Amino acid sequence: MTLDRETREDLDALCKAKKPRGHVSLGLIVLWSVWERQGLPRELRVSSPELAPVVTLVRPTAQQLAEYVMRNQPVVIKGALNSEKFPPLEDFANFGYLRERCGHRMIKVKSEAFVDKENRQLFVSDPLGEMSLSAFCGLVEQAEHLGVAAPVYMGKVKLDDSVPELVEDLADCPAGPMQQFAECFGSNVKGAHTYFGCGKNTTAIHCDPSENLLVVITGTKTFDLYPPSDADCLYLIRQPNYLNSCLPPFVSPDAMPDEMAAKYPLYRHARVQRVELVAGDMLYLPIFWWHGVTGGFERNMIINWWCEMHPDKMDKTDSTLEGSAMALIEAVREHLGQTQPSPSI
Ligand SMILES: O=C(O)CCC(=O)C(=O)O
Repeated sequence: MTLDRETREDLDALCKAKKPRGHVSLGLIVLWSVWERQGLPRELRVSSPELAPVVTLVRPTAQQLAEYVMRNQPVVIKGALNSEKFPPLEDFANFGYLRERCGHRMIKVKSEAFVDKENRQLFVSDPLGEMSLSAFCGLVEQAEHLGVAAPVYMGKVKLDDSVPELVEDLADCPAGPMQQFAECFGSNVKGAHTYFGCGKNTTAIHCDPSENLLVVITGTKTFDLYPPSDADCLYLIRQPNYLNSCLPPFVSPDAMPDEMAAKYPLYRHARVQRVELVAGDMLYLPIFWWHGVTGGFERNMIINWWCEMHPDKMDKTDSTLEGSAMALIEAVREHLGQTQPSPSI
């Protein structure tokens, strides 16, 4: 695409501000515009030499967690939950309880998966299949019994839509994750979601336009985390918002196979941090942090709450100003004769 002089100048100004480490794709500019629209704090939009390390806090107060939330820094929270004050830790891991409480409910499952070289099942689509929760538990038990991976993953399932009984249970807890830490965030308009499966159920590298507080109910989870500004090394895909990477998850940037290194040379600059979580651990996964996720071979379940940013965290600068990615995207659209408004998130 050839840009007119003015748009070209806007692009140059933007690249000067953002300092990308290589080729700038349209997807990257669209993502920058999404950051602006969501109010990601300005200082986080540019790659900085200091990488915010993942920290571990033991039984923090909400005020202590808030310090890291405001800096968009990931936090593993340990020791903050017990099954007396957060009964789902025991109840949701118990298939007898699930069957009795809401086994008849129909739930959505992901079923399209590739198996990678490490025998991980990489689920690639949104949940499209449907079955009862009891039938799903049966498949997990059967897979465990046979020592194989279950062919389905109850991934990214909104609890309010399918198992309201579990939402009631979460709301009734005296000291669950949200009772303790909701004040660090804006509203939780999306409700609670679960990712529940077994057999190294894996989710490809992506980021979410929301703050995320999650808890491991049972089993183990491994997260590979990359800061938002690593977007320029992650080869973004998927309109309209380019929140997905096309790279295979769990490959260390300094140990890429030759073919991958030749195809995706910028990935070697990515700054990955690995986080291993066990039952009872929580993770504060900041907005726009990239993550690839895999579960253990045994059954594993997380519950997550995607929240808006706390109003005090948001950058309130007018992002329609000249020189911003949003303004540039509008200019490119105009140049191409397209008039549709920016995509919603
Ligand atoms: O557990 C998974 O498979 C994915 C979790 C995830 O992407 C999230 O919590 O945002």
